[in-house]
Amino acid sequence: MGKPETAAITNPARRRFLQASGGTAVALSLTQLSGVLSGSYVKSVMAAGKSVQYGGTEDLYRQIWNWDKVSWGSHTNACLPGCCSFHVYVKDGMVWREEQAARNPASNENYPDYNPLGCQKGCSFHANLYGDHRIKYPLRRVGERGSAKWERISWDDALTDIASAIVDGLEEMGSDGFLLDPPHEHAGTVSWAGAQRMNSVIGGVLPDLNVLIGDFYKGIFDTIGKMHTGYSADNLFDAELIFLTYSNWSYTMPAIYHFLTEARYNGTEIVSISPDYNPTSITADYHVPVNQGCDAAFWLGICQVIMADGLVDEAFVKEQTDLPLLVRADNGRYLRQTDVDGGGREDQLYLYDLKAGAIAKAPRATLLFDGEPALEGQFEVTLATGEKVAVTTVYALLKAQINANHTPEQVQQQSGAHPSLTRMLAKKVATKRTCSYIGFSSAKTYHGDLGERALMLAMALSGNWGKPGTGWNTWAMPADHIELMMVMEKTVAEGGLAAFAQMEQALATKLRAEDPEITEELIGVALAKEMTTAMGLVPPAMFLYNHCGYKEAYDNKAWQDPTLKKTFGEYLSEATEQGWWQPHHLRPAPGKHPRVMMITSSNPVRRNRSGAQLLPKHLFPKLKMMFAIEPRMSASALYCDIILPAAWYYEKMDMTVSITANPRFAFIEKAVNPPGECEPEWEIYAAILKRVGEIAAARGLESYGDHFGQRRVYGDLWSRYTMGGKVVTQEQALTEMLAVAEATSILPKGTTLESFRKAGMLQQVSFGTGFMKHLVANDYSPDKPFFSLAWHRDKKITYPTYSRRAQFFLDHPWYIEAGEALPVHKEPPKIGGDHPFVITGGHPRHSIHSLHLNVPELMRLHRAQPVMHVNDKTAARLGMKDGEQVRVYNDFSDFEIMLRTSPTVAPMQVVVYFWENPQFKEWKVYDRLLIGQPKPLHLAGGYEQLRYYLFNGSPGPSTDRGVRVAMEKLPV
Ligand code: MD1
Repeated sequence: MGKPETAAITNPARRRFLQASGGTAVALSLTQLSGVLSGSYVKSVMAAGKSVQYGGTEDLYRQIWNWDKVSWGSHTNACLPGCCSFHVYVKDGMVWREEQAARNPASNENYPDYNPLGCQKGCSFHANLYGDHRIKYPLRRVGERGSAKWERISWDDALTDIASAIVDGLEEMGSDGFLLDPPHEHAGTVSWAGAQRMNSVIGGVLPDLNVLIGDFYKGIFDTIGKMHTGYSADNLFDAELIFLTYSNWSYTMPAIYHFLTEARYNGTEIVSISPDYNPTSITADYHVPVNQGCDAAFWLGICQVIMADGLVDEAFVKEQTDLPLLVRADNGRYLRQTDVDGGGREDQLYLYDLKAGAIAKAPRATLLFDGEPALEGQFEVTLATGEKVAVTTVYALLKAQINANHTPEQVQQQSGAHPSLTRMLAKKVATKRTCSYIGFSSAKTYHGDLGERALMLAMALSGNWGKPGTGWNTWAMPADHIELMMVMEKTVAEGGLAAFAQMEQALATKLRAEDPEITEELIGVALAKEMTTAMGLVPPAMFLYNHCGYKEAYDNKAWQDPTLKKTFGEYLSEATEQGWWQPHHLRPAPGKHPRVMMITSSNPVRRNRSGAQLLPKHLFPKLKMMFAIEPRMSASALYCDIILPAAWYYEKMDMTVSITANPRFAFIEKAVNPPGECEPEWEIYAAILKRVGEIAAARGLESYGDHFGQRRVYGDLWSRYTMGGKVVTQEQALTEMLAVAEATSILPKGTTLESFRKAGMLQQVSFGTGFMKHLVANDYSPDKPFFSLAWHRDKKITYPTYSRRAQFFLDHPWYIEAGEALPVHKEPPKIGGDHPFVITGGHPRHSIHSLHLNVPELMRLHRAQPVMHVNDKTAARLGMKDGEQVRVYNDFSDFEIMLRTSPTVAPMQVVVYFWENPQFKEWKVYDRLLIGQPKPLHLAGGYEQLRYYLFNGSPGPSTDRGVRVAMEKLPV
């Protein structure tokens, strides 16, 4: 460790900025500054212009190990599993190198440890800090939007321009005039909370991040009423059979891939399901080569064999699922109390009790039932009207449907999986502890929900959840400390949490009065819905449809499932008339426009499918001001009116977000000063709000109207954001966040900023006191692997679904009409037109999202330019060669790209991993033709689990896997 840094305040721009944000002298004295790096200094060092004197290569080598100091670091760039703790080596005020701190113990001596944890992206991150792409000063556009002509301006001018536009927007449109493009956690936990806090305080509109990016697993949500489940990586060590589907761990999970390998020492077998023989399939025991988007058929074939061979875990399905519930033969819907008693609850459903020889109410408060439910059979029931109707079970219906349509031989036609493979794997699923990893591509597939429902049916029939070595992942994270920081009015010390708890208690009392059998989890759902509305969150597909030019594509019936007879717009109108979607879900109302858009920690022009084509044409002209808070020039920042320079990792204090695979939190120190006039985002948001108050006051404006008809006082915005001026700086925000984490039992008692800094890494203590613990439904213990849903299995707690069970029969009228009441296989629609190839994608090996695409060390490992992987024989058939440029097109758009041929790609498939817009000719990024067509069925509501709250529910506008394309050779 090297010499300590002095705390002199030498940067007048920083001093002025802190005054603007309302930061205090205390914050200044805590700032570690050792000189501001100029671009030219960095360049000369990188170009070796300032190299140390050395006499030989040995001396140069020794200099590499000579540091001024070593700090804790990590990266919050929304990767999985994340939370890798790094040592960051600093010399002369620059980060020169980083390496994994390797401080990740095993849960106990029976499991592998997580070390070293950290991938090539993390190990080369520092290259991002220094380069021409770095934004160092506030910039104002001087040319047309997107023309890349800028002038450097002061923070003062930038804040005034932005705040004036915000005030104009709020005056013109009320709070709907402010739009926050949904930030991801790239900018850090503190910023993530801060941006959404800022939006909550303003009352602006925030399209839902998780649904927008295509990370919402609709099929899982439909089945168990929740999506956030997961397991720690070492749970794989307890599995005997692991399915990797829609995923490519060797690219996307390099840091924990070793758990798969280690599990194989136990005799565990790995199955990779993928249309291509992908880089992960290569090391699997079995590869299931499914047709793209047809996984449901494969899983239904598995279910057929399990049922036909009598391998069903009957005790599990009778207790945990809706399979024994009764369905009327006459109308094809559940038998309900309203049918039997002529009144009572519509969602009180029935079983047939073999012990009593009569129908019995399926308990709603518990999964325990002291009779013996029938799984199959035909029964007669007398309704309140005196009419007699035949009823049967969901299981019987399912079995008949699956036997008729999904024998392994039929499945071969539907999905491509050979019958012998289906039969062999079905027997393994039924007899082994089976764990699945459903990659995020499932959530990005039009009928991915059907695949998820069918997979879960196979897991239900074999009893494969809620016990060690089982389950499936999505993602779950202890998040009380982040979410509460978005909405708390006061600090923890001032009773901020108590006020929130009181609100929660009042809601629980009201809901219990309405339904004495309501579970704590369902109360959590109701609270989440209220928070979601208060935070201004809106389902993204409707926002894109109404405001961003997606109407034409979404309403194109040729690009929809043909069983859905109406257009997206028609379904939306009907759903709105039914009251399933309220005005607060559809903000801003059609015809009303957002006026100011803030982009922070997101890149909508790259991230939104076809965003590069539609946003500049349809959304941006409506905006009087769009500004980005960015550490580097991104495709979206290039369109902005103003760019504010953000401090990046290692330049600000922060902590990571823990996702279940690695249940730890890493501390991020401020190892170096940011270059130029970069500032941490929390403070930037504060500065903007302070200036909004000042400008409104100068104009004599007191308040504006929010979406809910309330007046919001301009002069209160900064004070509300900073909790009365107590949480202004990044350090204060992190300190407060830790106080929430400690109070909600996410972090150990006694955790402070200092203790965290000393430890560098902290193990999660629990999933907190809030909603997340119900979602994962298991006790977390640091010395054991974690898996979800045990509370349902062990404590018999019901699921947050309409039937209160894991539900495979959705008797919603729209689902019945679409033929999707039970899990089925459907052919994917030809989105993009009738073209011969399906395009798939995935996250790349050498970058996390768009962040590392221009890191020189990593570019040396690939072609450093966009490529599309194509089957070698297909290419030869078309007269195309590896390395040639091709034009890829469909009915919506086109792009040009280099071909990379490989026998591992399926003949009908082409694969493009992530690339960013400026890497393409004329910035015609590949995303342009992906559209992201949402499935209109997912507009259905009015049925417990068909609902929307933060990160969950509503149609996904990112279903890009399987879009149809064609390609042609370009003239050389
Ligand atoms: P996002 O990342 O957040 O805009 O997009 C998220 C996305 O990558 C994700 S999570 C998914 S699942 C999705 N996947 C996906 C796919 O599989 N295929 C296709 N075709 N599209 C897909 N799209 C989404 P991106 O593009 O990396 O941009 C993040 C921006 O954040 C900036 N940034 C920071 N900003 C601030 N203020 N502070 C920071 O510390 C910071 N770090 C990064 C970054 O520069 C970039 O512009």
